[in-house]
Amino acid sequence: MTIGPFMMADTPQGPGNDSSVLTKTKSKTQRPPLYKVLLLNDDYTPMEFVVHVLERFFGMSHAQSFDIMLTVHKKGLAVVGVFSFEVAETKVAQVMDFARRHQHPLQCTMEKE
Ligand code: TYC
Repeated sequence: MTIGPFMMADTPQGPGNDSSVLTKTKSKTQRPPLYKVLLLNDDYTPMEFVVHVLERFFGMSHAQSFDIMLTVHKKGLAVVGVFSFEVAETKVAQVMDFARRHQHPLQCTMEKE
């Protein structure tokens, strides 16, 4: 860039300040982290209650809920869904509150995927 008759000379035209040079900024799209919601087994929560929790808060069919409940019962825990941080946090709070209100020791937690 030369300094023509209509340009003031008070902006230094050094490297990085030349309007004739085009630069591209690579903006890598960042996906938000996902969180697994886990249901934990215990010896006291009734099986039907767990099935109801999975239907009510995770939108599963009765058959799917029964399968997942049995997996938790046999293996100790299962992932019941994968969500954004805020949604996972809400699901965990809803399950924990519902279990507490019914005086069952059912535990639900979340962990980063
Ligand atoms: N183990 C419980 C029982 O035998 C049933 C159960 C299943 C409890 C899944 C919690 O997350 C759970 N009544």
